[in-house]
Amino acid sequence: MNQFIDFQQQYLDQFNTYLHNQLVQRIKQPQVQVGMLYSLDAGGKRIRPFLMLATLHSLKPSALISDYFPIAGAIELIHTYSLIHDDLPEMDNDDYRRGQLTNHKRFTPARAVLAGDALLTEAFIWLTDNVLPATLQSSLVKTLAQAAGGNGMVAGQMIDIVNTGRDLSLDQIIDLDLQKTGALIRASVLMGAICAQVNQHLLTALDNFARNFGIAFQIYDDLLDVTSTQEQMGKKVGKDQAAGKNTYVQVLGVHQAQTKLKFLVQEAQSYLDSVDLTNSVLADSLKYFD
Ligand code: GRG
Repeated sequence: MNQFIDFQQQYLDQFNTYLHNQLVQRIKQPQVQVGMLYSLDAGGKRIRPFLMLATLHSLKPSALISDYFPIAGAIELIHTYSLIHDDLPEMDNDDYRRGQLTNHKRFTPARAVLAGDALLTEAFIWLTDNVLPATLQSSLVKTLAQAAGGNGMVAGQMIDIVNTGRDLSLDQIIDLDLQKTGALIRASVLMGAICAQVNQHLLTALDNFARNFGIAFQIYDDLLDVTSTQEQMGKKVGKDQAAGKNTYVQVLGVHQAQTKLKFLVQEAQSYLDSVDLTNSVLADSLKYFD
């Protein structure tokens, strides 16, 4: 049994329909709308929005989940923008994403840049156009903007790009990933906690949980990169490693990376234990790494 998966299954279709309908209603320019929908409707695991909703639900079971779709949706809009821009020829130059051609391959790089820009901007409209009180909204805007911007995800992406082809230490890779991948994951959990209006003690424990989750997520992705391609490439080098990216597997090797992953998951669980969330929906999100 996995309560996180059950929770996600319960709301996933409704959430996806919400995302689609909101963009159709709000974005009037046809090519902008098509570009945004192309990447948003392509699916993805929706881990971040459901981390936000699961955090809220675990802390405040009485909350009406659909009232918080704009908040979870804003996180997914930012994530989707980051993937579109990350895939561009000037960045990772990827051809496929979410089981289909990348946005710039389907359209053009210029159109992909604009679709990403529109997703990023739209996120902040959703955070401020919903049923929540204005004080909550402004706190959510600040948390998401800090996570996504020049001291968060963008900083991580910059560090990643300027260091491609150079060897970083384990600590430097952790710092990079805390920003590139971790910042938005951390914001997702914090935004759920902000919506539940929890005290500082709980917020700190959840923050520590989320930091561990973020690094674990990246290590898991690095491990998948190796294990999913080693058969077809006939050697233990995946796409990211082959591209000169700094990965955990490169620095630690597969076995130690797996050990580090296990440790991070246990530590994440212990932060939840410390605030009586041991058997919560949120705790079951850690089963993603099993
Ligand atoms: C362009 C400013 C800017 C930032 C890009 C997040 C990011 C920063 C780049 C993604 C690079 C990457 C593929 C990292 C590996 C871990 C990761 C974030 C994977 C993609 O997220 P998933 O697995 O994707 O949640 P889905 O499609 O399931 O939503």
